[in-house]
Amino acid sequence: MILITGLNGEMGSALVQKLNELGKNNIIGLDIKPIKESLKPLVTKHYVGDIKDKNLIKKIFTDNKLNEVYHLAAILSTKAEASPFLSHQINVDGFLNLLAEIENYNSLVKFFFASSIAVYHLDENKNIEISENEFCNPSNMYGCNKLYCEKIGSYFSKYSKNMNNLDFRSIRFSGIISAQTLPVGGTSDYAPEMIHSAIRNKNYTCFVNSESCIPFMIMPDAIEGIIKLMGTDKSRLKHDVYHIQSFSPTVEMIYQKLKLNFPKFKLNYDINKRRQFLINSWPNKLNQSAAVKDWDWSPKFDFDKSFDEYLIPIITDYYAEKK
Ligand code: AKB
Repeated sequence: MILITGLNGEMGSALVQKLNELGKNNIIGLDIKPIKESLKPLVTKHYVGDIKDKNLIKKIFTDNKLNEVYHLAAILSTKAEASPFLSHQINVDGFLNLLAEIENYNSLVKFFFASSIAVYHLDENKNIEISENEFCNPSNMYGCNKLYCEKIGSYFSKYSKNMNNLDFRSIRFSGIISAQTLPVGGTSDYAPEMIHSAIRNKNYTCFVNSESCIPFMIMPDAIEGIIKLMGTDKSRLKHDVYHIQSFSPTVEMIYQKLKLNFPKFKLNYDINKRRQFLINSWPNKLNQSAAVKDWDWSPKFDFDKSFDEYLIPIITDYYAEKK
């Protein structure tokens, strides 16, 4: 059986769809909110509850024979800055609740952990391609939580006597843009919010400045990355944690691309200092050679293709159908 935590979230909703398409239909979902109607046919069972609830996590592991876990439940970076202790409880204690149950299992569990480029902090000279082991000195709560979980995931799987049944794999995601959903509580949210606004013929007020630049990718490539990493023979994986991206647009580049298609679209600015600080501290560009070499990572959508073949047509259809 497969467990997806954070099933209702952007990534959970897209992942459960993809796993079903691949013929994996023995899926259990966990979310703090009642499961979305559209996802019900895609899971065999679901639990509504809190990742912090140890008894619930124990019950899920006792009632089901799990051999794969996709741990996506988290609160994102902006929300984590507002509630750092809650962020620790959800992002770290929640993760540990899952690991504690795996320790009690006697069979192998393949564990996917969604991490983030928020683990990095660059003071200046963002114009370099960084590798996974550079600049891992986060200056935001979410990044601290993610980096710590990566470390203890690796520790338990490699060095703990009691957990050689844990196969831990993780991706540090850059900003993700989905055509179907909007993120909640993240700092990279300006890109999806701007794009969805333009396509709905609404103007957008951006909370970071026009030169802001971090790595992005669209949701289908992010999901493809998870599937590829989880499907790769362990002997090929030289690392537990990889970072990936597709393109590195500035806010201005996204605006210009949208203007080509929606000439009336206007972008205003109302800078949020804390969110700007986070974006400034994250890298522009990632050196992805480890993911390319070890598990053949190769995004299918570059900047133009993401807009022309995925975002604009699908979001346009989505809002037309809702009318
Ligand atoms: C966020 O903005 O918090 C996330 C992330 C970069 O992990 N999208």
